Amino acid sequence: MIKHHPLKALAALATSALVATSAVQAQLYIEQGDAGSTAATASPTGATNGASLTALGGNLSSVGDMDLFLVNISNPATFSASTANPFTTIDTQIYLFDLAGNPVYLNDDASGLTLQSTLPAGSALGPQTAGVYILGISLSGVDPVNVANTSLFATGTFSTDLRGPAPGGLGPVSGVFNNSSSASPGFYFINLTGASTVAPIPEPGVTVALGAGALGLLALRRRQRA
Ligand SMILES: [Ca+2]
Ligand SMILES: [Ca+2]
Repeated sequence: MIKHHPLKALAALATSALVATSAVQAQLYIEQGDAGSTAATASPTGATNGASLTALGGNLSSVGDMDLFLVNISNPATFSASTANPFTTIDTQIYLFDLAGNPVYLNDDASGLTLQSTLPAGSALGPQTAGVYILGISLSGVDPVNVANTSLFATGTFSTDLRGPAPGGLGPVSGVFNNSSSASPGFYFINLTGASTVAPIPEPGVTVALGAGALGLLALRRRQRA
């Protein structure tokens, strides 16, 4: 069973499969330690910015684990993410937030034939502008919430629904609420299109690169005046 393989073996297998099937150079990012579960602690996805990112691999190490990754959506029209592949055997749900941690869209089951998930390209619910977003994954039934423990995504009728933001579901995402998930933790693999890498921020607290610099300066000036 693939889920008993160490993560590195899984990554090697996945990389060789990607390289074999892709004409362009595949870039895979593997979760380092445990990716964060708040908007502020989302994991970077590469050593440099803007390299093509075709896959993410990682581990939901417990039922309540949620992994968040920074991804640059270079082309919103072609962005997609999917765990519906032979390397993912756990019951996932995946979702996208904007950089501030506000919900964009979520999918639990890609079709009636799979428990794995797909955020498809070209959806009206999907990202409409290029930029850095936060891609997240957890087990089915383990739902992202804000600090008030409010679910960020709308409820669906079917597990296959694409779900947009909940009414009043304001971020930032700050953790999960486990709605009695019966799913088992394990390794996952997310195929990506239309995405590129986001490097670690050079210095903690320097948020200029992520566009929040103006706000920080404003706050600093206010503090200096006071
Ligand atoms: Ca993890
Ligand atoms: Ca699922």
